[in-house]
Amino acid sequence: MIDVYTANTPNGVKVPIALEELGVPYRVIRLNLGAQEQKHPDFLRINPNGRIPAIVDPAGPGGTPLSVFESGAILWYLAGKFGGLMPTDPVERVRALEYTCFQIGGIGPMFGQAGWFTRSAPEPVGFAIERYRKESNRLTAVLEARLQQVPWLAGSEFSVADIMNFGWLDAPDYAGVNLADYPAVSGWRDRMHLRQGVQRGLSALR
Ligand SMILES: N[C@@H](CCC(=O)N[C@@H](CS)C(=O)NCC(=O)O)C(=O)O
Repeated sequence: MIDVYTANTPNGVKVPIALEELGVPYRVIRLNLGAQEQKHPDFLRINPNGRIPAIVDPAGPGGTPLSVFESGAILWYLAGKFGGLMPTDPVERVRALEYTCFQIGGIGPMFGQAGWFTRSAPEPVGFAIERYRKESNRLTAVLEARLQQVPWLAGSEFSVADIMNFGWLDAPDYAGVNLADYPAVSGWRDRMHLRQGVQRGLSALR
């Protein structure tokens, strides 16, 4: 049974969805981010970066417990261990890695900053809001171009890349992104919601 330290956030939904899609049993340990539980010394031993999600696999390599942090690393670890969510075609595997890294380095930080400057900054900083919203929209347009060509981000197969990008694209308002402007992304989000693994993963955090 994999222990999943998480919360109901765009990054937090990724691991329950991946485990549901893989059919792997897991236990959710919900952290209260408002109460700063992610900075508690016990949790910092699991994730020194003090953020969710993180996992502990009691049966890691060599049969010893293994903790993993960073959602991309977690999903790649789970996909490798349980054999799924990774395209069989070698080119699509590279695309899955590309769009996973694209989320980690682009969508995640830009959507996060756009939302923070819009809703949480102690004083309004117009140019920061504009910069991060513009960049969030530019990145969404990159996904739009990809998804006009193929049904899933890796190509023909559903993969870790779709799960990685879904969390933020399922909360686009936070970053000032209107999915009505991105019909292919909107259709992909609808297809994601039709998957039972996605539905069960989201329900596990409600
Ligand atoms: N790059 C990290 C981002 C994790 C992240 O930013 N998590 C947020 C929740 S969506 C968090 O823990 N925020 C609380 C904090 O920063 O203290 C990942 O993909 O795992």
